[in-house]
Amino acid sequence: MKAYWFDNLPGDRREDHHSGREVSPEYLSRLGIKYFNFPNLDDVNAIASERSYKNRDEITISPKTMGDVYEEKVKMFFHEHLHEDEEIRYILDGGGFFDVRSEGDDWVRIKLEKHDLMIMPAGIYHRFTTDTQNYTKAMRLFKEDPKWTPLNRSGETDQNTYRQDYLKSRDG
Ligand code: KMT
Ligand code: NI
Repeated sequence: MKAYWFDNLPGDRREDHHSGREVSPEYLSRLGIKYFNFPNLDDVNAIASERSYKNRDEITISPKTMGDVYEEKVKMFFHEHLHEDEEIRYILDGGGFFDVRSEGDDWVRIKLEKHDLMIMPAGIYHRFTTDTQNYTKAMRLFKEDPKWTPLNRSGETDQNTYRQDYLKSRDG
């Protein structure tokens, strides 16, 4: 896991886009983001049972597994959105980037690699892309009643209860 400020320069979203400025673990924690590196699946299972994540699935995002819809899917994941539940992702193989919005509405880029597990709070605006490997194999964990439908950012999502609750907990 590496976190840094996105450079906002045009070009392929799969490139690093590293501005040269790192983001500290303390700042990620302020945004409500938790992360771990779990080489052993037992640790993933432990956190899942602690937090009552009863369901999971696996997704392989690559041209090989998705064929023609790959480009379309990745474009969709890169559309800024929020969820009404935590987003928990465990990288089984490959890697990718999650960009999350900072307090000042800038992008923080989080590079996830094999065995990284990240928990994003409900209501945080974010987007996802594969990196130049074009290969992300991830486990998606969710609670019983998954509310992980992406809600694309709009005036309406700004008013969403989960968004409002997130801002309250982030900004105090
Ligand atoms: C999301 O919500 O953006 C995703 O689930 C991305 C794919 S999982 C690595
Ligand atoms: Ni998402």
